[in-house]
Amino acid sequence: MRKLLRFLLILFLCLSAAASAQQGYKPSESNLKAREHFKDMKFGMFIHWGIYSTLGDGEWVMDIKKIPYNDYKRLADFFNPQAFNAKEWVDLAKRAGMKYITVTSRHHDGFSMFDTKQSDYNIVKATPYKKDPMKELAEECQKQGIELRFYYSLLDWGRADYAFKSPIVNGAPEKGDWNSYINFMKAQLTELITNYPGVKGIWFDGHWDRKNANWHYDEIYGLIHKLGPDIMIGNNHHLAPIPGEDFQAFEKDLPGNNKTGFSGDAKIGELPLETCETMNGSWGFNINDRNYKSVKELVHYLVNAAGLDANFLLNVGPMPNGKIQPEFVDTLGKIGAWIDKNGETIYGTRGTVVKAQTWGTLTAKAKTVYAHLLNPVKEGNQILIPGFKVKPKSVTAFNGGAKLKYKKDKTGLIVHLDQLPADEIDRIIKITY
Ligand code: H79
Repeated sequence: MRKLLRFLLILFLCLSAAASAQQGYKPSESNLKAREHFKDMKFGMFIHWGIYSTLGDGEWVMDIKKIPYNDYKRLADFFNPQAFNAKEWVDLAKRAGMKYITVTSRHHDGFSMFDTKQSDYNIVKATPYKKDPMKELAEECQKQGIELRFYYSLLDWGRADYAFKSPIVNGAPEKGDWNSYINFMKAQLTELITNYPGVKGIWFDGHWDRKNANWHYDEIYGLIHKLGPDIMIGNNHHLAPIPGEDFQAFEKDLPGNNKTGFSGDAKIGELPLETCETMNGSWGFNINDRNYKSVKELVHYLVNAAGLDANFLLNVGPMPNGKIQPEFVDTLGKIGAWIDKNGETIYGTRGTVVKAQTWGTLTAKAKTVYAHLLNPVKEGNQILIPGFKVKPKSVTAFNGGAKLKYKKDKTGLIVHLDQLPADEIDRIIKITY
């Protein structure tokens, strides 16, 4: 009985999201091309930066510390990132091997980090900085051939028309002015797409705050695709993709996993996949979070994502002065050094040729398969690649090119590892056929 109720609830939630979707959406040729390019890129930089950064306690600080909105707004007065330099951020992303940047244009606190006519609560009007860092970032990205995408929060903790915590009646908040809020978002999204050169994607978040609201995705997605048919829309709603979306986002979970507890309803669809993760435990700058993930952990995340055909969007939370903390810079540099050597086995590959094995995972492109040994090998000094049907032309160590002994039988391809060099992070076998 409980199972049935749960099923009906999930069905209802999916249907209510789908009801406002961009029904009948057919992606343009340029959009389909953008999706393939997106899959080729594999690795991007997520940036969480806002006036919350001044408190060094993450982007949820207003909610968690119960700071009244009107007091929180004062943070704008202290936000003056004199050391911000778009070139440094883009240089760092490039050095790390990242091919695109997704940056918070506006988070749940409702503060716009870009020049907007729709609200004075923005970086140009409300801070002593008075400049638009998103403009600089967009221009620098274009200059350096890095794609730019905007994170955009659907949830707003402060606006009266959003009316945070108001009960939802007939798809709209009882107390707020839902039409006004939807129109506000449409106007801001129009600005983000038309005022910044080369924007390639919009990353929505916050849907889960109002699962039974009518988000007017038909209008919002329709508008975005009208302004830029190749712009890729993703939405971190924790559901299967709904019509109008161009990629599927996962948060802190590889597709198919549900460690966070909110990926449970996110059935993997047909769209390009992307999963995001933090370098410590925080998205926004957190001065007390020293829980840094190692280079090895993060490279494994990248490789495992690639093995599942998913991109990896790795987050940094710049400090309020505009600098990225040295611990992140150091780790990203080391990831970049790894990619310099091994990028061939990641970029442009497609995963899911064979599902992940106890020893690691596989990526593939153009008659080449890369087996990534991420974990110790359990039995004998050999691995089995199950279901490998074709006859290999060559089986070699990716690093150094030593020939490896192999045997094909009806279970698959068995590769002997005697000649495969040891490696702390990833021992890669290159198989051509
Ligand atoms: O932008 C980042 C997060 O702020 C946003 N999505 C990523 C990309 C996000 N918002 N909410 N969630 C993710 C999930 C909700 C987590 C919560 Fe909590 C648990 C909210 C309150 C309790 C984590 C822990 C955030 C605050 C405390």
